Amino acid sequence: MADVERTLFLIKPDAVERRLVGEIIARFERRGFDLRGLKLVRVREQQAAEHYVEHVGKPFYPELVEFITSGPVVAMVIEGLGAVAAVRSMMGATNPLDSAPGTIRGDYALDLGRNVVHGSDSPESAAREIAIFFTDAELTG
Ligand code: IDP
Ligand code: MG
Repeated sequence: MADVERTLFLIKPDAVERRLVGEIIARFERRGFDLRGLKLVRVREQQAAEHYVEHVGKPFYPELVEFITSGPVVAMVIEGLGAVAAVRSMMGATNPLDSAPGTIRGDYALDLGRNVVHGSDSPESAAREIAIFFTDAELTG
């Protein structure tokens, strides 16, 4: 049996602008996950740098930070059995051209740099990333 896990999930500025927030959150609720944190935020440059620290120095890094700070983002903590891997599989592959239909990226995106959502890639990343976006007092549960 999988463990109950928490993962950090972001609905990126492109999806907020396209009014996809409700549809995306509904998928996780229907699947049976619980929301433990939820807010609309404008990501600050410093937060973006912490969040994407593994990508510092890559050619696409400046564009990545510029994009995630370009408009409001919905930040969520999703909790449930095997949440880290299950949320990643519901997101689809990083490049939307490789994302299976039925996944979030496979249904809503084409552009690698505008791929609609972020989800933590391991329980360790989840703990680190949740702390960038939420205080303990903001997480219910
Ligand atoms: P992930 O979001 O699926 O975890 P990561 O490899 O962690 O993918 O990359 C973070 C984000 O950086 C991706 O979601 C994507 O928007 C962007 N990205 C990744 N690789 C490239 C690239 O080669 N060119 C442009 N953008 C990229
Ligand atoms: Mg990643």
